[in-house]
Amino acid sequence: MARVNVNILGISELKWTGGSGARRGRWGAPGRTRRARGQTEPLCFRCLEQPVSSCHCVLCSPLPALPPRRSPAVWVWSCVAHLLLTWAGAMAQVLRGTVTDFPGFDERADAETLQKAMKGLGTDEESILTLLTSCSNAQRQEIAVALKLCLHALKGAELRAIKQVYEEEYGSSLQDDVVGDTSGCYQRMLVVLLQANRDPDARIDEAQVEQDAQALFQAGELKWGTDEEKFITIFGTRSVSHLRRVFDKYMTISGFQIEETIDRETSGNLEQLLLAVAKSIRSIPAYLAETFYYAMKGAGTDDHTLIRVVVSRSEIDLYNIRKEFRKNFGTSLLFHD
Ligand SMILES: [Ca+2]
Repeated sequence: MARVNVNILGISELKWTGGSGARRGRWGAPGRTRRARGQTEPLCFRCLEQPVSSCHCVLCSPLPALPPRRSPAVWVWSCVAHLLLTWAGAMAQVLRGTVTDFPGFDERADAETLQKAMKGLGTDEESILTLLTSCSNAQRQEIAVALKLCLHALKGAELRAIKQVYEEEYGSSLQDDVVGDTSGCYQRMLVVLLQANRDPDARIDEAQVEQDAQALFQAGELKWGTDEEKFITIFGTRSVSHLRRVFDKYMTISGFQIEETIDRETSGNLEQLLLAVAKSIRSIPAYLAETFYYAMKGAGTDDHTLIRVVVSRSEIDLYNIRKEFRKNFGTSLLFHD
């Protein structure tokens, strides 16, 4: 099924056609634009039906040729006027809403197309453009939500795979072993994380954000002692983008960063775990850059941590981790010792 092909920036692809001399040549219609599938010639930007060569509207007409014995400035200005008209035509088309909902729209299938296109190092630009230019804004929003759901499902599947391999390798369940080796609130937080019950990254509910930020404030700074359960529930089950908003909201409500509160209100292993969760919610590369820093800081090196992070992230985000490291610690990870 052919999709609508809209290229507002098509005007930047005008190419010189015609002879070698400025007088004989002319600026022609776009020589190569992104094409709808199966389409051999670009379509008129305005009607989206006529091929450019057989359309006579202002958008498809060639730029004026340089008139003989006239100043080149006149030609330049007429070209500018032509481009402005072209741009106005394209904008009018957008304002009229030429890109309408694509019939038979399936946001899940489209999100999968996008995810496949963006997978790995290279990006399949062509399929992303084809998809995005053929969707209305509302559909793009739906694709974004579906894409987040896909990624969430992938992360859940990853944790399930780790648990399965652990069981095959060591003959006992990971969760049982964690429970056997830990206790108290630290144990409960680990179990909540292992159950991977984090909400998917869907649309953020601002009322819920406010409620969670207030609940954290009440459970920590405003309370004599600390209600750790509240922290465990919110940190362990809310979606990542929701928690980022909660942290911002918490700062405006309480005047403290959430990390400061965790530092004051909790201690020991639970404190370390909550801090790790909070930092990785803010930014995983920044958190891992910090992990590197502390693994190498001072005398000696925590080789186990270094090896684990390098090996597990080398194909995922090691480049971003290096960037964060340079940003936060003012030195390159490659030459740090
Ligand atoms: Ca308190």
